[in-house]
Amino acid sequence: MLPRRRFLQLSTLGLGGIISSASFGKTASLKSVNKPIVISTWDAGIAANVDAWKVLSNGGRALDAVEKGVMVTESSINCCVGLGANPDRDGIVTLDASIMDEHGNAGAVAAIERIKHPISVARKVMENTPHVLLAGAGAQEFALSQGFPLEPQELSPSAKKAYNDWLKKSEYKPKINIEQGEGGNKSAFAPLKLNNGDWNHDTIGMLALDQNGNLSGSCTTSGMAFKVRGRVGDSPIIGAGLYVDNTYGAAVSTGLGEEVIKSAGTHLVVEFMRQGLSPDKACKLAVERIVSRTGHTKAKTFQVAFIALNKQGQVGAYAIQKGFSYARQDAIINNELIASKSMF
Ligand code: SD4
Repeated sequence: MLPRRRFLQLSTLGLGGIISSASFGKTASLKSVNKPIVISTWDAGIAANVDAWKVLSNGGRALDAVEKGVMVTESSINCCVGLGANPDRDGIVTLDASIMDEHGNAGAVAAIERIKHPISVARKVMENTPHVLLAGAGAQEFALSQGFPLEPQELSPSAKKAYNDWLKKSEYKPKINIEQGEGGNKSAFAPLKLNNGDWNHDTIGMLALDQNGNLSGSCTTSGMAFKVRGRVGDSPIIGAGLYVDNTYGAAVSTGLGEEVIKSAGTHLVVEFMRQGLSPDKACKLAVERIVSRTGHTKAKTFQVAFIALNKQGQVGAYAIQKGFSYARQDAIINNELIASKSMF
């Protein structure tokens, strides 16, 4: 027998929710809300969710949860988030991040260098300036003015190795997602396992609904490995990499940022939820919109994935390619990795 509380949640969410967060019609039919809840992209989401959950399970604000959560990833050495990540093709690590709160406020930084926690700078942009997005040297200057320390300009040992390997050919064919590669080792840019044995991952995007029923979201990344200097992806672009509408839902993306920007991807996902679609269906339709523009042949060569969370605490995800997963923590699922459905 299931405990009564758990049974109520299951019947509210539908049993499909456990296995695949499957859609079950219009959100309006839900009577109670599944909260708090946090979801985040890729394997690294598991560690990030732990810190986010500390905030949420103590009745804290979703905004604090999504900031604290992704700071874990920014602090770890990995391919794709934070100062330990792979550099651009000139050998410099440049970071993008964005954050949105329950009031629709937004803050972001693009191509910021030598700052350990771009997500916190993004929050300061949101809270302490009349602006949404600061970029490059100006973003760094702002961070210093807010008391963030300037970190050394150096590559982590794994990024140095990856960069030196890349320099041998200097091919401008950046790979975005690990599942795009072939064989066990996937891609030289983003090995499946790092030297220290940790699982590799990509950009982290996180969405949370707190005990008060408020939604927030965050996204932080080093973008595309060995990118052209100055290239900015979707992650710091509000409506592309991240969008939160506290009335309906929130979405965050990972994958080839250029394609997400061109479709205003996460805004599209949230608009579909506003029309009454489940998060799962909304993510699927947004992916299909991208593929309808690029065509199937091109779409087979890149990854885009969305995760979404609506105001009722329902979850959805959809990707172009197989292999995308997200981590979910709430009263129903205890911080597990869930495989996303995909087009191919
Ligand atoms: C970008 N969307 O800079 C990011 C990278 C990413 O999975 O998410 N990779 O385009």
